Amino acid sequence: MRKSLLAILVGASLVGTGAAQTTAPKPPDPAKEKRLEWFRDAKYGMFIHWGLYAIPAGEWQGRRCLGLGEWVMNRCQVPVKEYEKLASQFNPIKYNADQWVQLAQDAGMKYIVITSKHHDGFAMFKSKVSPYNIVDATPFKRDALKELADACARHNMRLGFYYSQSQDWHEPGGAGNTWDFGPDTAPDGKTELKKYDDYLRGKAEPQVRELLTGYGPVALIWFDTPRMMTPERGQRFADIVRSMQPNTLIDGRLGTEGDYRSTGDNVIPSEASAEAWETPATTNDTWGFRKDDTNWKSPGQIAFKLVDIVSKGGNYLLNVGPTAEGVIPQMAQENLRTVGRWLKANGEAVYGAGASPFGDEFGEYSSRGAKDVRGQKLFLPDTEWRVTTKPGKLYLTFFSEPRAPFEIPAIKNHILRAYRLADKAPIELKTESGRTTFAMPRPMLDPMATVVVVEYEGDVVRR
Ligand code: JFZ
Repeated sequence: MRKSLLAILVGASLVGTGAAQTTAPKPPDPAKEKRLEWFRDAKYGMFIHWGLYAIPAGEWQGRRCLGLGEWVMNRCQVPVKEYEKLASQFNPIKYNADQWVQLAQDAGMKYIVITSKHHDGFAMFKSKVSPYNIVDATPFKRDALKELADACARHNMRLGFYYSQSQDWHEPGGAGNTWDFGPDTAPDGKTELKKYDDYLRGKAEPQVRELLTGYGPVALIWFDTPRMMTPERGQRFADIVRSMQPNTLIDGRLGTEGDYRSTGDNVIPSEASAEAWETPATTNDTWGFRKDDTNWKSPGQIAFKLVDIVSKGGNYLLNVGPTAEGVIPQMAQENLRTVGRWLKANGEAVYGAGASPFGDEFGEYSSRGAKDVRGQKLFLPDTEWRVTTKPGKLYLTFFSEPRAPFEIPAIKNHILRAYRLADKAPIELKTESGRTTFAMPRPMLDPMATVVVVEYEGDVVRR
């Protein structure tokens, strides 16, 4: 028996920072389904982690701070008074919002989510609530988010904001800064030692209101690491979002019910799910820029992950970490554009496409009872091909040449024809005693990924 997606995601969240995942199935909510329409079709978005942490880029005073670039303050226990000084150096003169949006568009991405305030507490937008922001505290003096919002409006690109609601290492009342302000809770893990509600009411809630006021329609707010988010506190954020911009989506890490599920970072579930979900993922190993991280995923790996996720009903939110000058690393740009060129010819198999009606192509659980790092049954993924769907069509995406003849999994619908998506070249089908096969023409049109469209009678696959 396969483990449910839910169980896998809950397991994943446990190894992360404990993002609360609600487990009880909720009755369908028509308003939520309506809000989610664009999101379900979009499939592919650009995550941008950009902040003061791009200056140290993984190092503090010549000392390497291991871990994620945006966690440098925490990993090297930098006091607020020291870290704050970065603001006076932040001057990303090469920042050009139109170029970033153009990159997202070239990459085939349909929405952008940018850090408005990460755990370090620094606002990348003009804020009346705290002077610790890009306009009031830097020589740059420009509202980077406003420029991005305007560029997105010009290019018809949806824009959402990451906002760290719980952790704020700059504020005595925010969660996470134990080196300046002591532990968040007493040893019992429950008794709160910080004035969280003062911080929430005084900074986080009003800043979320600012984001929902001055930047046009906000596609979504991406809350994160809900460390002291009681249902009541989470609800306050949800109420702000719903009352100010009812179409704005809430991600899965607020701490109370969001609009869709966020998996653990870089975690792709092993099965399909009908519920809206998203995998936040890195192009290398960090979110915020680190000068020593050159472990770039190849275009082929990115294309596979995208189609894998779409074939399971999810979205891929793929991150770039711009430098302190405001430049997206060249390697990330090139890899994203390569996948974008593939999407230009093959996007029909991705955008607005539904999950696989099969599932056997995903792989299988180890029959020898092996366990994964979480102690759960080890899943052995197959990476040869994936299936996505639209009414009357199956899109079979091959990442390596299938053995010939390749047998299409049995369906009750009558199969009409098959062709290569990118050049519409017909593919000859053979049907014998209910089994339909074809031979993939050699060489594969695109060695990275070649899509074969199979048209069948009716709108929905019957098995
Ligand atoms: C969080 C942040 O701490 C990190 O800096 C980055 O912004 C990332 C996108 O999100 O890290 C997490 C949060 C949740 C999980 C893992 C890492 N999780 O649920 O597995």
